[in-house]
Amino acid sequence: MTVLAGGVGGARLAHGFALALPDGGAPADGGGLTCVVNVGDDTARHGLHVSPDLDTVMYTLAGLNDEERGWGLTGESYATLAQLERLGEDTWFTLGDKDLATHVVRTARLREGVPLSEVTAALAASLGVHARLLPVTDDPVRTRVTTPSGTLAFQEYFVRRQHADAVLGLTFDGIGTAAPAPGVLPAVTDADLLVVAPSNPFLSVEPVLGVPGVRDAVRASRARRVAVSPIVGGRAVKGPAAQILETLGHEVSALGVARLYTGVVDVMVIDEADAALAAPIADLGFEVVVTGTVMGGPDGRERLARELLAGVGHRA
Ligand code: FO1
Repeated sequence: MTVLAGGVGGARLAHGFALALPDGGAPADGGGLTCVVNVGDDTARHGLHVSPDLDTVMYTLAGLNDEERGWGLTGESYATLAQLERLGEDTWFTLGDKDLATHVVRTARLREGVPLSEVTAALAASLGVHARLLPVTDDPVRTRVTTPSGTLAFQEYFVRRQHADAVLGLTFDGIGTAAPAPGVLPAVTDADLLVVAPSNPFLSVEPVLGVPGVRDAVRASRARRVAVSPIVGGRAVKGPAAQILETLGHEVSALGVARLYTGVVDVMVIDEADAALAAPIADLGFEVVVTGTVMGGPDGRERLARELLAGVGHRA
């Protein structure tokens, strides 16, 4: 099975599948878990290549993430960042000492010419991740956010300015000429279950679907195609999804999300708090599953994953 994922929401659901599947979702005959992850948030900091969404999924699957923040490693220290600040570097993007090791290794391998997908596989294996972790592309795709104050690089918008600016538009530099990373298209077309994680539809899912070939592969997939709404009770579980839906002229609800996923998935999974939206979402042509979607800790993640697997007859 395959999950299309951004950062924290994608990581939590992927973790649920890793807990529910045999051997942590390790590739098996016709089975296992593949996570296809957004790279539009990737950024260069202090000369290092940082892949926040890949790392959030990787650390969460490895059981090493900072659960409270949702990103970064647990038990971090910040001595390097403090020293970088002393040396005059901008340190608004918080990089812990252990996290920096990931970026040092990634950057070194990339400079040797190793593609991001291979670097990611090696990093994930070193950290004990059994599932397959794939950047959607090995090519550079960079999200840029148009705001009333101008166009911002993604992490400028998200971290430095705390996603406080109204989002008037988004562009994904490089996406038109990006190629899906090896393994991405088969993971989409050959899966029995394809899940669009409760990630931000604009910031996280669109730069995955927008890589040439990926949306068509989703359309052609033989999988049961499912999306989990990141909007619950008219609010985003995490991050700026609600504000962005609003400023881009969409209804801030699971129904608004469903409209975005028309023709992409067959099944919308919405929270019990939104049960009243089941009928209008079904009217759009979706099968609707109403369940608890706010995952919280590992138990909630695994429960939701098992419910989704049961829909394709997995006895996970
Ligand atoms: N998010 C923040 O809100 N503040 C940070 O300083 C920050 C640092 C950071 C470092 C490494 C990493 O992998 C992620 C980090 N994030 C931080 C999260 C990241 O900016 C966002 O979660 C994603 O890009 C949005 O999906």
